[in-house]
Parts: sequence; C-alpha cells; structure tokens
Amino acid sequence: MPIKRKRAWDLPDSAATDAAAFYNRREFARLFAAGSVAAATAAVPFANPAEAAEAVGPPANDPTKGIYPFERNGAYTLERPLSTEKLVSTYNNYYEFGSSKTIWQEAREMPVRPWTVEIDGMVEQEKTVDIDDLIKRMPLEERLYRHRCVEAWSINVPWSGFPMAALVDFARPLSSAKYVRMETFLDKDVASGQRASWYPWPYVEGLTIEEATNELAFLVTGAYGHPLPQQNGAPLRLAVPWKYGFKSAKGLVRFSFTDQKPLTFWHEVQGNEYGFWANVNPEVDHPRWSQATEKFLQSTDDIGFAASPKEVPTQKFNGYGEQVAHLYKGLEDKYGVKLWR
Ligand SMILES: Nc1nc2c(c(=O)[nH]1)N[C@H]1C(S)=C(S)[C@@H](COP(=O)(O)O)O[C@H]1N2
Ligand SMILES: [Mo]
Repeated sequence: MPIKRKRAWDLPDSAATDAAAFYNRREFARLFAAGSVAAATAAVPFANPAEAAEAVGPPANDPTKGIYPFERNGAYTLERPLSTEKLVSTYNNYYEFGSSKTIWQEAREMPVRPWTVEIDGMVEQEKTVDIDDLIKRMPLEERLYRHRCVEAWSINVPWSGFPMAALVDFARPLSSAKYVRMETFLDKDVASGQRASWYPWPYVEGLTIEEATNELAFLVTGAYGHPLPQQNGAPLRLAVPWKYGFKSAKGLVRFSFTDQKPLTFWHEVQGNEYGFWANVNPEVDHPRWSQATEKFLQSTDDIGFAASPKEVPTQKFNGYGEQVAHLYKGLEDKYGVKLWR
C-alpha cells in the first residue's frame, strides 16, 4: 500500500493556502495535464467552482487552521466528482441539533475548544488526551471517500484526518478487548436536539477491533483542506465508508475498549431497522425502502424542491469490498440479514 504520511509539522507554510483556491488550482492543473476538457464527466474529482466560494468553512479561530491541507493519500479514488463543500456543509444529519437536514447554523454555535478525548475500558492505562495533543501525535493525511447514508443518498468528500488504527495503537488495548465503543459529546445547552428525551443520548457507535484497525477506518479532523466545521462533526468524527453513514459518529469524546458488543444509538432507537454491522448492501432492503440504488448528491442543485439528482446503483460495501469483505467471511451465514442491516 503506497501510503506516504506526513506529520503536520512537516508541511511547509505555503501548504496552508486558502482551501477553495487550492482545490480548484490543483484539480484544474490535473485536468489540463490529462487533456480533459469536459470537467463534469472527467474521471478526476472536481469541486464545482461556482459553489466553492460559498462554502460554509471551518470554525472561527480553530487553532489547527495552519496545518491544513494534508497530503492526499492517492490510494483512495472516486468514480464520480467530489460533492461541493457547500452541499456537504449545509446538508447534514446530526440529531443532536435536530432531525432536519438544515442544522448547520445551530451547530456552528458549538464550541470545539477546549476538547478532550477519553480513552478507557480494557486498555493498559486509561487516559484523557487533549484534541490538539492527539492531532500532533497522529499520522495526518487526506482521503477521498464515498459516504452512503442509509436514507439512500450519497456524497463524495475529501476528509482530512488519521487512520483509526493509529488511535488504537496509541490506546494500547488489552488483547481481551473485542470492540471499540465511541461516544459523542453530551451538552443540552449547546445541542437542542439533546433536549428531546425520547432519544437515548449520548449518541453511541461501535466497531470490532478488526474493523477499527482496518486501513479504511478513518478519524476525521478536517474536510476540503481545512478544519472540520461543527455540522460535519468537529473536532473529531469517524468515517467508515463501507458502512451506512450513521456508523460514522460525530463530535467524539470517548473511545472505550470492551469485550461487550456496544449498544448503538440507532439500534436502541429502532432495533429492527438499524443493526450493529450496517454494511452497505444493495441486496438487503431497509424494511421501509430499497437499498438497490442511491441519489448521488453533487451540489446544492441536487437537493430540495424540483431537484433531480443522479440515481446510481449502490455497490456492496459501498465499493470497498476489496479492503473489507474478508472481515465478514463466515459471518454472513451465521447472522444472515442482520450483518447487513
Ligand atoms: N453524533 C452523531 N453522529 C452522526 C449522526 C448523528 O445524528 N449524530 N448522523 C449520522 C448520519 S445518519 C450520517 S448520514 C452522517 C452525516 O454526516 P455529514 O452530515 O457530515 O454528511 O453522520 C452520522 N453521524
Ligand atoms: Mo445517514
């Protein structure tokens, strides 16, 4: 695997340019070099320049601003363009701030510093780490990932962050640990959705240790070449692109190593519809809708009244079978449909 990682402090100052300009320049240069004229149909990801300038950017005075963008890991490629930053930062699922897709204004009021992360449970030594100390210790890179929501829409996003395997390494779990349980912040004062008492707050997700240390499991600190906005899960969220979007928990404050399968938020809310595994599979429908296809959302033109987003076939493991299919060999028969739901 040709992974070339750079630590934040290895990046030249000149790399910290305005992200929108950076992206357009770089992609343009690439398209030109490839002799491609039709940007919209090119195999190369391309952020719609018309929307780039309107994007809802990172939190004000984020102390990590200067370390972005990170070097892109070329191992992860897309067959469709990147979704625009404006779309990705204004069309969100984040139930802590309400159940609509337009939570970004409220989310942006949320303070992202100080922020600490707890590492506890079955580890050599439990510890609390400051988010900025953690970021400094981790091998930082950018990856272009598909994201497939269980609601049958999808986006393509350039995430910045570090492999979850590096966090597991840092945590030093005991060999008896089988799962990592992840927990989102809990603060009713900043997150109005958490005042809705019928939800089992805080949001909880989980992975097996094998999943968490798979090369694809990525902890995200940024997007589009700068720190992550709150609405996308700042300052730390997960990206597990072979699973439905709800597995990729946002606003993380705790990683607990355990030998018990975690009871996850959506499984607790609606157990017959949302399982622990939640691997993307076009052959297993949601009880209320088909998962065979998805609406690919490229820009804000693809949402809202009268929009007609491109309908594309959903791929097993969201197209990441090569990296993860082996994790589930044998389990398919044992758990049947539950493995996918
Ligand atoms: N804490 C928390 N994490 C969450 C959610 C949530 O409601 N709360 N929604 C999930 C769902 S359903 C999706 S599709 C993605 C959406 O991520 P995005 O808004 O950054 O695209 O976040 C996931 N992570
Ligand atoms: Mo989702």
